[in-house]
Amino acid sequence: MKLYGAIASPYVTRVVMFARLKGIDLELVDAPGGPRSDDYRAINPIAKIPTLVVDGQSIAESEVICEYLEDAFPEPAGLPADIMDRAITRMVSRIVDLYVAPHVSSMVRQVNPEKRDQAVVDAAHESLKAAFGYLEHFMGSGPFAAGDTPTLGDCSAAPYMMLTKKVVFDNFEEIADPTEGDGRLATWWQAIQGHDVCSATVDEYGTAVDGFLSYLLGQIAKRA
Ligand SMILES: N[C@@H](CCC(=O)N[C@@H](CS)C(=O)NCC(=O)O)C(=O)O
Repeated sequence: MKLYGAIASPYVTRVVMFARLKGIDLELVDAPGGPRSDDYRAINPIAKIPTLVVDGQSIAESEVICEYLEDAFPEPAGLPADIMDRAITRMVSRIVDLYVAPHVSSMVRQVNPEKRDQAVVDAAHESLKAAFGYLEHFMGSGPFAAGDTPTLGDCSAAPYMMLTKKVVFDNFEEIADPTEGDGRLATWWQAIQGHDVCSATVDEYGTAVDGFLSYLLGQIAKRA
């Protein structure tokens, strides 16, 4: 099984963390010519990473890839046994994709204070506060997203929280980091930090994000 992508993507990191937790060895390879190349589009016409290739068949979308890995390798489980906890961990993952991710993306272009559009920042701030509220509301008693071991929702949320720290909390001091308070996201983040596979994977991702952000900010400055 080949996973196309790079650890600098939170979606690739989701799959990598999920696979590592399950002890699945995935071969991680760069998208040939980059995600938008014709060669890669032949593998995945959506032109986004990750793609898992199994026996010549492509599976797109990080969430679907994780669910495939769970079906293909049920033990150790990457989803909780309890069906309500399964719904909770999937909800956490979905909330990250639908209500956190778009607003972190919109903030990347606002990092440079000289190029900042305050209306975009204010809108993203409100949306992110709401999204963190959704996560706190729906997460189970924990300490992980749904129970006392990391599952799918943790693999989705942890890389995104690291990205949000580096893009948003480190650059916009008016936006509070919910992992530093005493709420549910704080106990959740402590659990992630205290878990060897989760913390090592999230740290690896954080280092990749540092490189990606300095490249991206350089590109934005050049274009300005
Ligand atoms: N919904 C997709 C999102 C994947 C995605 O957005 N990947 C980005 C990297 S973080 C990508 O491949 N972008 C390609 C490009 O911008 O050229 C998933 O969960 O796999």
